[in-house]
Amino acid sequence: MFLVDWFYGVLESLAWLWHKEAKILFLGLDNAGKTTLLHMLKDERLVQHAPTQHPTSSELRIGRIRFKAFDLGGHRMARRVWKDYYAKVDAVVYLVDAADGARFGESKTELDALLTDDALAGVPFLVLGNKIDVPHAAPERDLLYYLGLAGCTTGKGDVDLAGTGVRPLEIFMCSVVRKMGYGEGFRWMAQYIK
Ligand SMILES: Nc1nc2c(ncn2[C@@H]2O[C@H](COP(=O)(O)OP(=O)(O)OP(=O)(O)O)[C@@H](O)[C@H]2O)c(=O)[nH]1
Ligand SMILES: [Mg+2]
Repeated sequence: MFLVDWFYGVLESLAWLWHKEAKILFLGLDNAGKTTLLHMLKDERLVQHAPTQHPTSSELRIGRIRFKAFDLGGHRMARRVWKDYYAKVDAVVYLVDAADGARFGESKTELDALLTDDALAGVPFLVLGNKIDVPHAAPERDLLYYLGLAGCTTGKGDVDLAGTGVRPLEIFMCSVVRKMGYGEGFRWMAQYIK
């Protein structure tokens, strides 16, 4: 019996080691906070970054998931290369500056394009409404409306969508600079990464 337990223990550890590294894209308009978030996740440091000119990737670990995050710049020219990264993506983290109402329309256009792209069909989407530390930031309900996501989200708890063909999609409000909100989002996302 002891040997059997031991054997399964070893198997489990090996499975953990072999667990594939998830590929996650950080997308969203320029100035949404992608690079700030990535660095906060990576080394808990708040750093002021210049707008991202070239895609970068970082190895991260959140809970049980090891993942490789691709930070693709969000300005108009940079968006052209987003599609080069769609292959074998496990999840998309889409950041929106909740304090920049003037750009909700533009953000919705980009999000719609991603959600309807066949290359990303079925891929879980975590939408982060960032910068809620800013007093005039839109609340979740308004952001859902402006992004056209009202009634499209799949539930924040443990919702088993296996076999339903429904793409996991949720919104979480956060403030990267205050280190709040995004953790819940990543925990939600983790359940949909095989
Ligand atoms: N108030 C506030 N500002 C934030 C927050 N997160 C990021 N910022 C600021 O927003 C600005 C843009 O952040 P970046 O992380 O460079 O944005 P980005 O999405 O990587 O932008 P691109 O590289 O141009 O695509 C910076 O000045 C950040 O300090 C937040 O939670 N609250
Ligand atoms: Mg950036």
